[in-house]
Amino acid sequence: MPPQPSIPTTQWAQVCPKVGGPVEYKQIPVPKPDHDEVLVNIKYSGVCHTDLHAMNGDWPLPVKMPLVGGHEGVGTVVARGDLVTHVELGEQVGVKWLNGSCLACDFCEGADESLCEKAILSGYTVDGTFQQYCLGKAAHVTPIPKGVKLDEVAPVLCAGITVYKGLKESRAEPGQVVAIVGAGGGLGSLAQQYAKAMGLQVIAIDGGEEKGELCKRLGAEAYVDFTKTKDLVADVKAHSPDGLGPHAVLLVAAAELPFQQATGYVRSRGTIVAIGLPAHAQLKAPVFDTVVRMITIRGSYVGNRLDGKEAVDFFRRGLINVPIKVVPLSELGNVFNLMKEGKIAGRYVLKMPE
Ligand code: 8ID
Ligand code: ZN
Ligand code: ZN
Repeated sequence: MPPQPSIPTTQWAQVCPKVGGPVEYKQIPVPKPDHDEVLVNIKYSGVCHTDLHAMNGDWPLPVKMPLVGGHEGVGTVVARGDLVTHVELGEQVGVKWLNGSCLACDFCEGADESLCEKAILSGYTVDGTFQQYCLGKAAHVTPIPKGVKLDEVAPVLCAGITVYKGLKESRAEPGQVVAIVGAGGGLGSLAQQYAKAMGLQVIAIDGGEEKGELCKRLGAEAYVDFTKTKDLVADVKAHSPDGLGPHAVLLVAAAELPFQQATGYVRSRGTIVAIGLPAHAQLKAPVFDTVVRMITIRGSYVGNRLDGKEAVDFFRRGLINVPIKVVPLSELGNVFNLMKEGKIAGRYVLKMPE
């Protein structure tokens, strides 16, 4: 085992003091791992739109306050509880949204641990990765292989896992067409990459030229700009090779409207996968079309531990190009402002202070 660096008693963190924010960059104590936990010296953390929902408290799920947000963290294990056996000091791991679960309920036993009623959530019900030292349940941290770029792999820990799982849930098969709605954002830009790696054709839907260029660069077959199109449904269908519409739709936008539009353009027998979690939103679909066109609508929520490992392995194999902008941890407030305005193409990643 390599010599272990000493662990300080205080550290830099971004703390949200109350619902609504703003976040405060300050020093807080370094936590100590419980019996089944590891302490991870975080090097990079992605900023997910979920972190903004957490600060705003806009979901019907109680959020811890004060809160250290963040759930796309990667770093090195520097301490572990006495019950931890399979994670070594010095190992590289990722801390994801699902920080821990009971491991004993039907959902946990069936590898559906995100549905566990006792699940704890990084950067939401427990402190997350916007700090230099973060706790994670040893059973749930994701191994990060040596040699991968830590800043680029960070967004895989939420965005990557979630879209990879969502694509599997869509049941789309190689060669088929998937529409990705919110394609220029954090989840969407990765969804395009995973879709391509899984042999799918991509119709990207988002707004503005910067996001359009990003989508083309990431290999989308077509880009539909929702801010410019006069008839979104017709445009999306026209971009599917036979005009019958995409076989699957991945809804990763943080807005309600696209959730109402998707039944209009999805192919008959197609599947709509709801992943984005816009505040106070309803999913509405015409009963008639859903029935006579045999449309499936399903939700998809992060992924299990194996989905996490597989998503990281796609990245390790060079199949996923993660479009990141790296800024210091102190910049989180500005990242949230850009995110609120929908101005982020790809993902911002925070670099922890040395
Ligand atoms: O497990 C899950 N289901 C899960 C996991 C992680 C994140 C769900 N999420 C949720 C987040 O909480 C958030 O609600 O997915 C949503 C998207 O997260 P993100 O990718 O981190 O957000 P972003 O980077 O801000 O990207 C959102 C994109 O949606 C576009 C925006 O332009 C942006 O690029 N968008 C919007 I807002 N309205 C749109 C519209 N009408 C739209 N794109 C197309 N059409
Ligand atoms: Zn997330
Ligand atoms: Zn459980």
